[in-house]
Amino acid sequence: MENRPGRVLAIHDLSGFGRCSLTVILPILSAMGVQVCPLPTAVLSTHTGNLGDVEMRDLTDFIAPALAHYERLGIGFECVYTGFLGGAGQIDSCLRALALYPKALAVVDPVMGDHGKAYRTMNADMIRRMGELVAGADVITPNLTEACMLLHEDYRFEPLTRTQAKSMLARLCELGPKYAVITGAQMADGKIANLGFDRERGSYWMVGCDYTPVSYPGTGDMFASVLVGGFLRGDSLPIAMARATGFLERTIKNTFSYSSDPRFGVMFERDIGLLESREVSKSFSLL
Ligand code: PXL
Repeated sequence: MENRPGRVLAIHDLSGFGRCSLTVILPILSAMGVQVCPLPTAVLSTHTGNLGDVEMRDLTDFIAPALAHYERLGIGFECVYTGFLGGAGQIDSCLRALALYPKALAVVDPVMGDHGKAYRTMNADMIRRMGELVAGADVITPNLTEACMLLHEDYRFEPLTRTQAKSMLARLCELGPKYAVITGAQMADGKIANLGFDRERGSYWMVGCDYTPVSYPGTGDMFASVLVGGFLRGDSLPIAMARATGFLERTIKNTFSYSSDPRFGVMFERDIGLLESREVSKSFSLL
């Protein structure tokens, strides 16, 4: 048996400025003792959120040959983790990656939009085909906008009741995954919460966090990365969710205290050392 840290194949974009996707996934998972092998889907000058004319190069042609190279090398991965994709054609490569490593934990972050709107790089075909990728996942981590897109529902601007949240989570798992996590849901009791469902155990979980009156890009990528690191360390779903929520709450509050430009992302660098610890600062409860 190979004795080494867990290894993740991370199929996401590389956005140079703005703290999202691979620029947060790499440091977070490394800090958690996990090896990350990035397979970039696109290279961008910045994320696509309100920073003007973004330079973007699509890397669809790169993904399949790079996967074939890893296959020739016989490299193993304990987790395949997909995120922002540059086009519908990349779904086939992601499905290929899931098929190549059937024992790996398949984590699909269906990055498609936020605040009730699709990202400008998305189109109807990509949204439809994201469902195929989700069907092959063990874990999915949509935000509320993406959860509504996957379920073909209109986005809810009003807070979620617990009954509505459970229904959404159960229907997301009916699409295929064992675990569904909805991030950043505004609950009817006034809390912001991350919500999870473990299909096999039939258990619903909730981790609440304080509201900060600003929205940063990349928080979904940060949350999912800490969740992945937790799973690879052997955390249960609620423990992994609590760890990820605690890290996000802390780094978001710290960033807010600097009054930095929100488009520049979460200033997580000063707190990254917290991820080395196995301690979980946040508590979780049944939904
Ligand atoms: O954090 C999600 C994300 C990833 N990649 C790119 C993005 C975004 C969100 O805006 O623009 C390029």
